[in-house]
Amino acid sequence: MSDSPKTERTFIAVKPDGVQRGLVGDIIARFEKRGYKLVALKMEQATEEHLKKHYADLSAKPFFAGLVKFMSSGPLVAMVWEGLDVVKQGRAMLGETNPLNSKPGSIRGDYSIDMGRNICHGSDSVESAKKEIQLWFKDSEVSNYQRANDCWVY
Ligand code: FUP
Repeated sequence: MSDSPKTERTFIAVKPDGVQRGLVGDIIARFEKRGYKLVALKMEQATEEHLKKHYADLSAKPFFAGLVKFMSSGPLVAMVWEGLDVVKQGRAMLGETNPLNSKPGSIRGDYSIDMGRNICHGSDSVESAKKEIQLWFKDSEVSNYQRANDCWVY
């Protein structure tokens, strides 16, 4: 992988509530239609141990235990998306942490009302994206394929 801005990557997950509510296809479609490239995807029921690592920065928060329990309560869909400014744009596509502050048109603004059931996760910086991708995927699970329609996106 080159260091071109076009190969910036972010970790996006459809949380267990998003899977149960049948929103996986919609969320993938939004990123695909925007022009971003899917480079890794898997469904998994994460362990509490794994989620404690993922949310380590929040370990002192009062909602931490409930968050870890909820996130491990069913399968989630973990993905890596690639493209120009994908970390920042991915966050904009997700909406705010609290769905009530999320604009209609964003994923959370369209599909959720409760902060503890906000459908999706997205890395909040390029640095945390790198850490999260490493935590969720082996290098061999992330594809470096060339996409034929890139000349129509860039
Ligand atoms: P985000 O980056 O938008 O996922 O937000 P955070 O990393 O701050 O929080 C992670 C998850 O913790 C949120 F998606 C929902 C949950 N949360 C709460 O349940 N209560 C809070 O006050 C803040 C976050």
